[in-house]
Amino acid sequence: MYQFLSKIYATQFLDYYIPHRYREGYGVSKMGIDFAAENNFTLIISLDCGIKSADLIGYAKTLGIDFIVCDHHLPDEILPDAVAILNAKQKDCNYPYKELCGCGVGFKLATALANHFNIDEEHYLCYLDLVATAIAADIVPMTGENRILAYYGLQK
Ligand SMILES: [Mn+2]
Repeated sequence: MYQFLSKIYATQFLDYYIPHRYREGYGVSKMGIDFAAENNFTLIISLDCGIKSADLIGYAKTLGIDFIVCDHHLPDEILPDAVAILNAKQKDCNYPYKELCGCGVGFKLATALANHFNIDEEHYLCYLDLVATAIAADIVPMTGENRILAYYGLQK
């Protein structure tokens, strides 16, 4: 996502943060939010997590940081106060395919951004191999869109 977003935004305004699974646990981490705040970031895009992080996303908001959540985990009753939530498993979501992996949701965001900013499809299709890897690693059903993405990802 970082490399893709660098097609749209100058890299001095972009960074990525991968929480350390053992030191910070799964998902959105307070250390990651604090890192963003200390470095004057105002938007975090979470991938494969965030839908269950209402408290942390609320904390980020107090620091002036917005969230876009890209997730595929089952939402709780209380949704995080994010500027956007991309998760087909939301009750009122009419997106027809419900089984994308977290990376697949992020790929959809990249696709939409590319369309919006008139970026050639080669700049996101080049990551289909990673999407295919994520479909296998995230243990989602090999059906529908996952099957199509994996098919083209494996060709790549
Ligand atoms: Mn996942």
